[in-house]
Amino acid sequence: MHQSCWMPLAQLSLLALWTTTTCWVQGCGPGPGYGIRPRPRKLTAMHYKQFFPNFSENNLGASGRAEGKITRNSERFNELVCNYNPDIVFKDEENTNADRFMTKRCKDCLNRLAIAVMNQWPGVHLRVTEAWDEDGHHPPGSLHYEGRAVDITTDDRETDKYGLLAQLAVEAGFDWVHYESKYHIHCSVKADHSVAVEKGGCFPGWAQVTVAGGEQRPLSSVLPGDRVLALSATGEVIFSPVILFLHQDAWSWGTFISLETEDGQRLALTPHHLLFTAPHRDVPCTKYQVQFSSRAKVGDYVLIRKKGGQVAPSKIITVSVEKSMGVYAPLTEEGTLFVNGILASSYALVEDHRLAHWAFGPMRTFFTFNQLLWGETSITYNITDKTVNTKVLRAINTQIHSKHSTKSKREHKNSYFCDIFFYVFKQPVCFHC
Ligand SMILES: [Ca+2]
Repeated sequence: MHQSCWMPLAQLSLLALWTTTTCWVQGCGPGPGYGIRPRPRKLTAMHYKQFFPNFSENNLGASGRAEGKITRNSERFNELVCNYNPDIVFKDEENTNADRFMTKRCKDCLNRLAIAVMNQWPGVHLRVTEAWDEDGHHPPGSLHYEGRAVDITTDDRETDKYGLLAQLAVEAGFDWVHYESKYHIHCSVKADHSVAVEKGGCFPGWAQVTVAGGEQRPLSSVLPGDRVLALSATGEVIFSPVILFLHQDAWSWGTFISLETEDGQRLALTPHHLLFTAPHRDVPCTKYQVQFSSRAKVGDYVLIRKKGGQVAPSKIITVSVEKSMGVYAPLTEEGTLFVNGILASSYALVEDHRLAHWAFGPMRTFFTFNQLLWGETSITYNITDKTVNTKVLRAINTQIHSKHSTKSKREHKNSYFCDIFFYVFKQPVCFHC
């Protein structure tokens, strides 16, 4: 159907859908399915001296290498921004405002964390003791010299909060978090221009999926509408249509966590992509945890599809980091897919598969409408913005921590639905704002 014809119809459908969705949202809140109340989010405090991801700070899978000191006189000083967030306490014992200078990515993560801290401990604020260092107080190569690292505490300085503070920092999007000292948490980020920053959750172009009929096909040649092997919410292996690609770029290089299993499968996916894992072989497949791929470690189990078609656990025998060309993030109707025989989620960035699946509900419903009304098997418009996954899920991440921000809950929900529709339709499909 010609785009000029269906776009107004689509917007009308979406308007109707929005009205209904708002009712669902108001009545039920986020959950795995409409009308189902979600489990409370479980936060596990990090241990003293623990760091996440479990690589060194300068590894590609964490914050990446240092790029050299930034001084007030250097050109790169313009890359730093000043953080005046009134919800954050800046120690500023230097009296130079250096504790407020940081990269944009660092500032974004810190601001999300500030909301999470107020949400977790009402009346308590995030406190920054060190950010950009212009005085040479850190070892050579420290990311503090580039405004890419912060040392944080809570403003009540209750050290028994710091394990949970570290975990909140992970969820706020810092690329490396270290429970470095009993008196502070160290967090750092990738360089703003780093390719990996721009990526959401993706697989490399060489990764293969099984399409209907049994053929193995690289993701680079899969099209929206193709049906790929996935696992349903009830644990059945099915073919699920690819609704669209949340990210698709054949020429970008990405940093991937690469896992190999005892059965010979090899999966590569970006560090903040979600993967189903379990610590033991005897965990039923419906009880697998969904977590960032960068949490996977040797000895964990993933779910694989065996030749006979059944789903089985397989132990991870190696974990490494690699660079690869091509980044692809297919969104299936089920929200899952087997990639190179290993079960993964379609989602990334928010460590909650069910919440992410719920958030993309309107898109799935639109896909179903499209099928019913026009018989179209995919959403066929062009997405010129290649980072839908990143932007929408970052918006959701903000929602999770937004209880204490100035916007009402309804305004936040409205705004991120608008985000989803805008990034997909490239038109201001806004219902309120
Ligand atoms: Ca300081």
